[in-house]
Amino acid sequence: PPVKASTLFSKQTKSIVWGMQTRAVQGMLDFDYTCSRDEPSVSAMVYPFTGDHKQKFYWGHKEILLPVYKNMGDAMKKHPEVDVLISFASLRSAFDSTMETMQYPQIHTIAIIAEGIPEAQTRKIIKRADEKGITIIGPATVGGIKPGCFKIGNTGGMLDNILASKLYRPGSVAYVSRSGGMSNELNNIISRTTDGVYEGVAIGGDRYPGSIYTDHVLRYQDTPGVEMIVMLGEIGGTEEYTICQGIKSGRITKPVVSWCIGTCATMFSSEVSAYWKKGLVMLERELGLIRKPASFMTSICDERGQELIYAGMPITEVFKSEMGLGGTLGLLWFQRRLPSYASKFIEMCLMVTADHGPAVSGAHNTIVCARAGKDLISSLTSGLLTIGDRFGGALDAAAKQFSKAFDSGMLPMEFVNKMKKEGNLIMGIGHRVKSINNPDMRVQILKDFVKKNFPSTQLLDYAMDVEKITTAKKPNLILNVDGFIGVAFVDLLRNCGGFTRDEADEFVEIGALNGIFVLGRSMGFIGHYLDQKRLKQGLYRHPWDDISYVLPEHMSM
Ligand code: Q5B
Repeated sequence: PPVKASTLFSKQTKSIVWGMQTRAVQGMLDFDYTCSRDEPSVSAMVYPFTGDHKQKFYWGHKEILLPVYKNMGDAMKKHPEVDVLISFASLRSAFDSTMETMQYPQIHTIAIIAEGIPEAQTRKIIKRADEKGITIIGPATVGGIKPGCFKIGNTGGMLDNILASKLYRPGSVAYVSRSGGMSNELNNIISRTTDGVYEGVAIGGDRYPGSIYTDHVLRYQDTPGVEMIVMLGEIGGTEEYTICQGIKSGRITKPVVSWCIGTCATMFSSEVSAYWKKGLVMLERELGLIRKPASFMTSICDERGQELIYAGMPITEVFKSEMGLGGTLGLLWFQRRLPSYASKFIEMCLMVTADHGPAVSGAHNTIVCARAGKDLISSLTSGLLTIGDRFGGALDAAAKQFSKAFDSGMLPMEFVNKMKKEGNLIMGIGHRVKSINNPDMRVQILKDFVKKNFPSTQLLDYAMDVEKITTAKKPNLILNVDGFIGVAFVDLLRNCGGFTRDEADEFVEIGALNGIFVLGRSMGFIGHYLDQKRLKQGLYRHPWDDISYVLPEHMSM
């Protein structure tokens, strides 16, 4: 079987926390910050009961967002730097989630906090962990701590304990205990009587712990920074004898202090040392004063430094990489550096939607507004305000309707019939002037590109099958430019490799796709405004002969 890692944690260790344990995660981040780690030790959380989203935490005084994933696979893929999983799964879900975690070769340590996991399940977990070379800490434990480096969940208690026991910097004594509560006492005792804790692990109170005293004592023996080993044993166990054998045989040469029975109350005075009290007050003052929630948060752009940053990328690099307008939009709207075919596709969408003549609702409004003497912004927004379900704003709705039908396994014909039966129009289908006899070249251009460059066009293919059915009924019921961009964008978001399924769905949900039409057509509306001003067009008044006046006849009472 593969050899288990002898170093479980370092100052660079990154973890995933399973479960919505925001207090524990904040505790870990506070510990990291106090230890002067460069980055938080938690990369992400996994919680299967909500969709992918972000949770707000404090990194010192700054607010940061940590991603929460619904699927463990997505979290692992997005965070290849992670090698530790801390599981706060309940006793019912701990077995399945731990077995799933062990499928990912990047993970070498799993801490299981849950109590009451059936012994038969724990034994299966241990067997699989041994086969895979994974160290399990727990179940039924708070976990462990490596001062200056990493803290598992709630180990070590709150900041006052961390400071009191000097857990923000490593000492040279490593310990292993069963009980999490007693490991806190050990932190205290060791910090008072030696240069401090190097590492401490609580293996948990279950009959079959995932790792045993001997595993950790031998690890400590082989760890250069450890000068002395402390073991808090239990009456009735046999492992103490294994450790004795190890000492006798010369496998263990470092001094071992093992404590199996006794009382410890006299070790603690009720007075608090002036040293840590001062430190705690300082830290609380620093964090407490600055930790007021910011009035608003932003995650796409930071202009405060010397260089403007778009979604983490300095503006000089944005230009150097020649990602163009499509790539820049990718950074600001989707917070991703998109593959170049995706950036090109976005630019093409903006180009084809840039204008469609003066007769469409939006351009008409902009023109009328400009001719009423209004300024550019008023005229532009007057046009933009016409964008909606019927004109130019059907992209997101089309994306939703088609994906819902496709994902539920509905045949194209079933989808068309269902919509008809419910009296609903299919968003993204139909055009006032374009039809199969007068094809829309904009759609054709996009189709050629998408078919050639996208890794998958599943939803587009489905929409094209729907189009075959609707155009057989009426030639103008084509997949229009809104519908095409809507479904092709879903294919892009789902398959370009940059987004989880939840993230892809969320962009459609929050209306990102209509943004493409709005942005593209703004170019045209501004063009129409400038055109009207240049042509010195006067106030527009609609001719009477083009209005049908259909007032009710006057009836005398
Ligand atoms: N029927 C676009 O309607 C339009 C049907 C349908 C099932 C449908 C209509 C529609 C969905 C919304 C949509 C984006 C209003 C359009 C755009 C940008 C643009 C614009 C430009 C640019 C056209 C006739 C018969 C009726 C209807 C049935 C119609 N649509 N059935 N699903 N979607 N589509 N909007 O021609 O039995 O005779 O009563 O709302 O995708 O905005 O250039 O102009 O770049 O600026 O007025 O391209 O399709 O058709 O309403 O007279 O309907 O077809 O039920 O059946 P029309 P109607 P029946 S792209």
